[in-house]
Amino acid sequence: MTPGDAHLPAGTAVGVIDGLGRRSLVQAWGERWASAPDHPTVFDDAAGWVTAAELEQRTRTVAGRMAAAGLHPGDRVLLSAPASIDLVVAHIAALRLGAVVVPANTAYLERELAHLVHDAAPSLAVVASDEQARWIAAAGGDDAAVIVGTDVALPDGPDPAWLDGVGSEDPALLAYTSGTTGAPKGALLTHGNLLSSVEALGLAWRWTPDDRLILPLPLFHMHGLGVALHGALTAGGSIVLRRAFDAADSLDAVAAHHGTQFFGVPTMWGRLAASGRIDELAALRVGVSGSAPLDPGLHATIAERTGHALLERYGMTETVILTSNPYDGDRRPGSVGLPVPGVELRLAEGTAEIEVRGPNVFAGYWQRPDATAASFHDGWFRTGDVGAFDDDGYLRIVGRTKELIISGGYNVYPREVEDVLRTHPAVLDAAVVGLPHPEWGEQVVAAVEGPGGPADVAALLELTRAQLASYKRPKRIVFVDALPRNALGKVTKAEVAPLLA
Ligand code: MCA
Ligand code: AMP
Repeated sequence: MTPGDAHLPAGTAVGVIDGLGRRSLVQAWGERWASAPDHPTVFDDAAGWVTAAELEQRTRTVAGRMAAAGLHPGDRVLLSAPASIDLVVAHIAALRLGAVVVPANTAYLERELAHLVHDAAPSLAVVASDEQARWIAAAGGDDAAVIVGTDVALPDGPDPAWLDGVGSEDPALLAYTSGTTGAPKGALLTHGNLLSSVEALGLAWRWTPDDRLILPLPLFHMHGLGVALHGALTAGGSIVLRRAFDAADSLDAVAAHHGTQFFGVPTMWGRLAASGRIDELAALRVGVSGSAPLDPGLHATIAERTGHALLERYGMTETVILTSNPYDGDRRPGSVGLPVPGVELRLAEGTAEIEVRGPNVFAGYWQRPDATAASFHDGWFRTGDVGAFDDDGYLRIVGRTKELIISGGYNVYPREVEDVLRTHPAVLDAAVVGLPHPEWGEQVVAAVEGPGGPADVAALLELTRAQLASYKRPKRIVFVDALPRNALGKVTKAEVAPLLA
C-alpha cells in the first residue's frame, strides 16, 4: 500500500499520490479562478465577499505595484498584519511574482522583528502599524521598503513579464521557527512542498468548492496560512476570515455564513466548548484541531454535543501536515491519526523520534546548511517529536526530543525566554518550563536563581514585557535557592517543574 492510501476516497485514480505538488501554488489557484470566476472566494467584515475573478484582478494589480517598486523573483517580502482580504491579496501577489513570503507574528516586538529582518533581508515589508515599520526600518536600514497598510498603496505598474512564472521547485515561504534547537531559523518551503500538502488534505478531508471555511486563525503561522488559506484556495472553496478569535464571533460567523469547516487550536476548541453554544457546530461538515495535543475529554464533549468527532491532525512548519485522523473511519481521541497522502513516517531506532519523508518536506533552513544537515537522518527529516504507533498504524505523540513549550498553539522556546531573563542583574541563571494548564495546554513558567529575590519579580516581568511577544512571557516567575543541576552543572529541566507546581 502506498503511504497515505488509508485516507483516499473510494475510486481515487491510481497514481494520484505521485502527482502531488507538481505545479506551483499560483498555477493551481489560477486554474480554479479561471474555471469558476464568480465563485465567492474570500470574505472579511470590511469588504464582504470577493469573487475568484476579483481576487485574480486584485492580486494582479498588487503584483504590478510590487514589481514596479523593484521586487524580483526570489526577493523576500515580510508580511505582518491581522487577517484581512488585503493581507490575502498581498500574500498571493507576492507569490505570483515569485517572491518569498516571510510571515511575521503581529505580537513580535522590536528584538524579534529585527532578527527576522537581519536574517531574511526582505526587500519589502508590509505591516499593520507605524511602530512595526519603525522597528523594521531601524533593523533593515535603507535596504527594505516598508509600507504600513496591507492595501499596498504603491504606484501601479504594468504586469511583469514573469507573473505566474514560478514552478513547483521555486521557493514560496520563509517561515521562522526554532526547529529542534537554537535561534529562530527560516524554514524555506517551495511551491511544490506547500501544494503537495494541501492537495493531500483536499483528498483526505474531502475538501470541495462547496465548502465554507470559517477561519479565526492568524495568517502568519503554518496552520492558518499553509493549511487553511492555501487549502481552501487549492480546493476552490470559500473562506470567511476573522480578524481575531472570539468564541461568540466564530459561532456567529458559522451561522451567518453557513460554515461547513472550522479549523482551530485546542485552546479555541476549549473556549468554544465552554461557550454554551457548542451544539451550533453540529451544522459543520468537519471540524479540525491541531498545533497542540487535543485533550481526549474535550474531544468527547465536542463529539457528544455536536454529533461529530473532531479530526485531529499533526503538523509542523517544516513539513506542513504529517498525519490526520481519517475522514471516513475511526477518529481516535489521543491519536493524531495516519500519514496523509504522500507522507512516509518512521520512528528512529532507540529514540522513537518521528522521522518523515515526502514531497511536503521543506527545502532546508535559510542560509543554515549545518542546521539543515543536522535536521535530516539518512534523508528523513527529524521532527523532534517522539511517537508510538498503535497496532493498526495510528500515531500517538508521546514526547519531544526538542525543548519546546506549546501554549495556546504557539511555540515558545525556553532558551529564548531564559536568555532574556539572564540579562537582568538580579538573575544568575534561569530555567523556563511548560506546566500543564487547562486553557493553554502548557503554561510558560520560569524558575530563577538569585543574587536577587522575590522583590525583583515585578522588574523581571517588566523586562519580559519589553523584550518578548506576549504569548512567550512567563505567566509566573519564582526565585529558587538553587536550580537543580546534574554532575556537569547543567540544569535538569525535569526536576524544575516539581519546584513550580
Ligand atoms: C494570547 N495570550 C497567550 C496566548 N495567546 N498566552 C499564552 N499562550 C497563548 N497562545 C495572552 C496574551 O499575552 C494576553 O496576556 C492575553 O492572553 C490576551 O491576549 P489576546 O491576544 O486577547 O489573546 P487571545 O486572542 O484570546 O489569544 C488566544 C488564542 C491565540 C486565540 C488561542 O493564542 C491564537 O491565535 N493561537 C493560535 C496560534 C496558531 O495559529 N498556532 C499555529 C502555529 P496579557 O493580558 O497578560 O497581556 S503553526 C503550527 O503549530 C503547526 C504547523 C501546526 O501543526 O499547526
Ligand atoms: P511548529 O514548529 O510551530 O511548526 O510546531 C510544530 C509542533 O507542534 C510539532 O513538532 C508538534 O510538537 C506540535 N504539534 C502539532 N500538531 C500537534 C498535535 N495534533 N498534537 C501534538 N502536538 C502537535
